[in-house]
Amino acid sequence: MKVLRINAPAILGVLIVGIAGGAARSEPNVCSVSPAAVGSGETAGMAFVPGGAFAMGSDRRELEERSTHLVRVDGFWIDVHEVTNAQFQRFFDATGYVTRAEHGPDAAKKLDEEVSGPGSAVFVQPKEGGDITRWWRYVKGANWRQPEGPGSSIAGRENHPVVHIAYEDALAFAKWLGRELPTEAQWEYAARGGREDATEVVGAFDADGKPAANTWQGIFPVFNTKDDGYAGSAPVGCFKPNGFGLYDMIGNVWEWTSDWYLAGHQRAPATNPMGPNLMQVRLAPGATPMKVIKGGSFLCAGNFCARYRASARQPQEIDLGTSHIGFRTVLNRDPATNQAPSPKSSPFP
Ligand SMILES: [Ca+2]
Ligand SMILES: [Ca+2]
Repeated sequence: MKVLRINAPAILGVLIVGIAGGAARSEPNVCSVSPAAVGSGETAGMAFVPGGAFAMGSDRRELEERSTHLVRVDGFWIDVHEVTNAQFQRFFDATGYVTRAEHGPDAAKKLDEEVSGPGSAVFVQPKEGGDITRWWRYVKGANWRQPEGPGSSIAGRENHPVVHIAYEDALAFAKWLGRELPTEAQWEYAARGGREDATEVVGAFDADGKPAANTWQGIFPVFNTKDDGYAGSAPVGCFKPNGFGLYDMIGNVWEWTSDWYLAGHQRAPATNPMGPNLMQVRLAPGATPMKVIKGGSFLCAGNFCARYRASARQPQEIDLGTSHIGFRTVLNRDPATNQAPSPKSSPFP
């Protein structure tokens, strides 16, 4: 196990966000219905989110969430759960797909020797705080099937969200099913669950202040009270679904979106926005471009991260998954007609 030492942009994306960790074997492997049991056919495991309009972003939270602006999205199907280890195993069994963490970083990328081989970033809880490199480690051999590195496995964690998934891996899985990854607008709209006030709702806790999602209670990174029952990831569907019937949009693992990351939003109203194009993302020489990830993870605490809200967002290097980033897929057409679903009336009159 080597101390994670990567370039500044990588540290920004990975270290702020946090990382891996697994659940103890004594924790349940199934909470809600199995993802495979939800529906059938092309929309198996998915729920339909009716089209509508909403106020995307927030003017009252983090700078990168500004500015609030009106967005309309057409209806779409989205996975009820985060994609699980069992689902990714089926993808591997059918295709033999090898993930970025198993390949290792792009050979053209200049990296320290410690992060040059196949592996991924793993969160290791330190005894005391200090520099963020004390709790993020680049573990050679860490990948989706051995999340903490050699010697670990996903046995008993079949219904936990798959992690150590780079953007290209998530996209490959989605394409295998004839689907796509959600845009940030789709994800944020879905995460609000039809609630107009969701920008300001701290989605990780209920009205009584009790955990309503898998985050970190206590003081990150040294003290985790586990009031929600989980130190690491939880099986999908252990917490109440939102108004669209979607589980774990907030917390458990961060989720990839297809939007390139720029701090802040455009003010202009938009319909089905897809984020900035890559030319608009000003990259430092040699830097890896970053996509938007959403929802926060089991490492988000009130004193660190705290981005367990629908409008919150983080940048993430596209070639680095880490142990607390997963994804879910969308279907942008009606499987019966093969056409885009008709927009329904806005839930916000
Ligand atoms: Ca937790
Ligand atoms: Ca999540």
